[in-house]
Amino acid sequence: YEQQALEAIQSAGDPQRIEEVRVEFLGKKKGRLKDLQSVLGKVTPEERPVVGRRFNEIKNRVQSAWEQKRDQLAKPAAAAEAIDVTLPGVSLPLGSRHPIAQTIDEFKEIMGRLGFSVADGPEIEDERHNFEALNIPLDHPARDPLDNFYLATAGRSSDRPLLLRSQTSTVQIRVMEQTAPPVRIVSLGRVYRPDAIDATHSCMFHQMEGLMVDRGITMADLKTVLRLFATAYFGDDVHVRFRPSFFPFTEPSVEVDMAWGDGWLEIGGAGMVDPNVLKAVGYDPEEVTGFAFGLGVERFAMRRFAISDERGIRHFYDNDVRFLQQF
Ligand code: FA5
Repeated sequence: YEQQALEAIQSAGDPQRIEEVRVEFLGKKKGRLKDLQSVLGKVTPEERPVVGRRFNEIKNRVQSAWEQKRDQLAKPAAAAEAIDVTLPGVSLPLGSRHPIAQTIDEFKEIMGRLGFSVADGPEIEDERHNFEALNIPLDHPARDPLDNFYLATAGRSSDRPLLLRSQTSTVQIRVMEQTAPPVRIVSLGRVYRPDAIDATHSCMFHQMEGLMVDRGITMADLKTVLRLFATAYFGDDVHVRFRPSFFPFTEPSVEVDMAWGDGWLEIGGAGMVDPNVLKAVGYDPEEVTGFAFGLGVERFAMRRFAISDERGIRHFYDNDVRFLQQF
């Protein structure tokens, strides 16, 4: 009896079959257990306690095997019932584009409307593109190892030092080396400087380089393009001013500020491409002239998003989702 009962229980595959097995093997009124019990009545009174105990043991084993199987078969159905399709779904957290990436996209779009195409250059540069061709001589303080991130050049020939570019002006050189004038490009990307970090300075930040070279380009074109750009990005309420300045690769040079609260915030440097730079890339300074500018992307984004607390630019790189979620 026991072996047959256990086999029947094990092979039962659904709740209906397991119920049939119960009726057959464990039924109270008739069935195989009842038959077995009737044998009990035939044994001698001395044998009865022993046979009775054995009967109960068998019955309990079959009973618990049956219960176990029943629970097992009932589970999938219970799980199916537990899915309440009327409950609101669990939404997956959605990311968003970083505010600086958004700013870069918008800069490209505005400059595209002004006829500038996008060029790219590497973040790891050699001294020719970061300095030499930009008219920055070997003894110039801008090359100081303390002001740049030079790369350890173990295993490389040390006569070609590499560094993380300190300005996107490197791309001016790369573009002019590869294309004949006229040129009208912007290049947006990361630059690196071991500057002291404060509300407006980071040791990694982004610049937008602009370069336009053609016959008869003047300072008036530079000022027009920069004003059109600032106005397109901020709307009409932006005040831009130009201050005389110096860069080795432009002559004359200006620094560009925009009104910010009660004062001015420096947003970039610019100027007319120095004839030495044009010569370094094989252009003829008698034939073409050009302007170039380099703007700090974070400075624009800070004003646009009204980030004026003391953490300032550092908000962009803290990676605090409470900040990033706002964009
Ligand atoms: C330059 O980097 C020149 N290459 C710009 C240029 C290009 C001049 C073409 C002439 C022709 P400067 O070091 O001033 O210039 O940096 C340009 C802008 O980058 C600054 O006005 C500022 O807006 C931003 N900037 C500079 N240093 C940092 C910094 N540590 N953190 C954030 N922004 C910075």
